[in-house]
Amino acid sequence: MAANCEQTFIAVKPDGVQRGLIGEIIKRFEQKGFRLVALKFQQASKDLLKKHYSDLKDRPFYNGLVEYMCSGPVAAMVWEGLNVVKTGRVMLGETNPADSKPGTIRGDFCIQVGRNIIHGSDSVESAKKEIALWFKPEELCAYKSCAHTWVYED
Ligand code: D4T
Repeated sequence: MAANCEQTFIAVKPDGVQRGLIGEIIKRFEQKGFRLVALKFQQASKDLLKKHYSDLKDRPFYNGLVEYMCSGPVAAMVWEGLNVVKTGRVMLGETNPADSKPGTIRGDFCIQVGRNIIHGSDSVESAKKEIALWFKPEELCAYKSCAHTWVYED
């Protein structure tokens, strides 16, 4: 796969949705130059969220996290571009908004770790797993962005 076809899974969590931040978050990824390849607004099932957070199942906050994540709809997305996983995490800020710098999404829009408004894959490997969990292959759109040559050198 070409380096600029790396993909990441981004989800605006129920608090981000309720607070009207879907547009702001999409805007930041679009303005950066990343390409949206899938977008789904859905009420995620508890089963899906338990699978999504299965690595955290022994953590004390796990049950509360799953409850919060299924307390309302989420906007699930796949974004594509060069180093999008790492850069996406930088754009999100730290897991705990208190440690997130102004200019990052969590630094600008939230206060507590249990209401940190957005999820982003933490590695290329987890991105692949998460995309496969949330999307069917046919839900990902293959298209060429007309901005491509204005975003990338080649
Ligand atoms: P997500 O997966 O939501 O993007 O978060 P991170 O990748 O940044 O961080 P994580 O997996 O360690 O945590 C997942 C999720 O759990 C919530 N959380 C985390 C919490 O409620 N209390 C806590 O103490 C921690 C560490 C926030 C994010």
